[in-house]
Amino acid sequence: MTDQANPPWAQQIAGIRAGYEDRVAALADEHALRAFKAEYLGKPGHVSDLLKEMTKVPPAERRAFGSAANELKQLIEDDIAKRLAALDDLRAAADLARTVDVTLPARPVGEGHLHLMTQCRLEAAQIFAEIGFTVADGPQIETEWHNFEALAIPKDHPARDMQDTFWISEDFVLRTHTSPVQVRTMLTQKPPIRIIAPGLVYRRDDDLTHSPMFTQIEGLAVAEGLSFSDLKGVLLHFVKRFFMQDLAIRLRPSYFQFTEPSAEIDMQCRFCMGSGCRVCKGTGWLEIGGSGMVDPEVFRHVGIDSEKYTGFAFGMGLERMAMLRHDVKDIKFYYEGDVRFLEQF
Ligand code: FA5
Repeated sequence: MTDQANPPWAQQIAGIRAGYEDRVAALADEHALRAFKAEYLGKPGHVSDLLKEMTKVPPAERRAFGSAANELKQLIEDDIAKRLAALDDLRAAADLARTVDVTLPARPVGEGHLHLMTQCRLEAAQIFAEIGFTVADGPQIETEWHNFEALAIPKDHPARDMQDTFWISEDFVLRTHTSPVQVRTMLTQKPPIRIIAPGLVYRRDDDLTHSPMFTQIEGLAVAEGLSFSDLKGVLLHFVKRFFMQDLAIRLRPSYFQFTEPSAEIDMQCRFCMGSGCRVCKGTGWLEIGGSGMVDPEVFRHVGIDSEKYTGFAFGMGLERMAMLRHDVKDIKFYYEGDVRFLEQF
């Protein structure tokens, strides 16, 4: 005999619910609540075991059984979720009470700063500004004409191999030096000209003192009556100010296609003051760049009268100079992005 109002499955559901309500109140942490939920709603679990009994329920009562079982499942789900949220609130309130001490000083936030090479570039521009040089700029992707041809380095000339070039196409290169900015400036400005052009240049070069990307500072002055001694005076001013030391320079005869005469710029070794050491390989001198008087051939390309005007130009490697100033052992350190290195400056 089954009780119509209270069939066995309904008693079973009521039993499961009473068991759940009896025990749940005692559970005080998240782990226990989740385990308890699995015990009821997991597979196997009290509720899923109950649903397996569906076949034993008379067909006429199955609908009522299904909805009562689902109601129980929902009730357990909602109840557990409510209890977990309440635990969360309690924990947050406890954290707040424990951790906020408004009298504590704020934690220091690490401050960034300019990259060493950017610092050096700005500093160099400042030093040259003191003697009347302004900053000029040019593109890093340069035409073959500005990078070579206008600087009297014709096609197929071996001098093009001296600067192992990254070619982009037959007509464009990654500029191998900042000297094309000389050309761009002379095409757009009339003498007197006094500019520097700091910027990145690129070559197929890679060792302790050579990087495929590096910074040059070009300098150019064009006016009536400029001579080699003006070049030397400007370079001496720069070296003394950049190294903050009373260092000598010497201009050693050399060859560049676009200057005549040409000279390497050597500065007195700041480690031994010229007596000879490991850094200067015993010579007492360190090479920092190239220079010379602008070749009349270059003036011809840019339409400046070489009978009336003379000019001098120079190009220095800024990473090398910063290596000497800050005792950096490997040029790669500049571009590896390692903050342990960068934050020292
Ligand atoms: C030139 O690039 C000439 N344009 C310089 C110049 C300008 C001469 C104006 C006359 C008039 P050079 O190839 O020697 O010259 O390079 C100049 C300096 O750049 C070198 O002395 C060196 O300090 C630096 N340098 C050259 N190659 C690299 C490299 N791969 N990595 C780092 N520095 C380099």
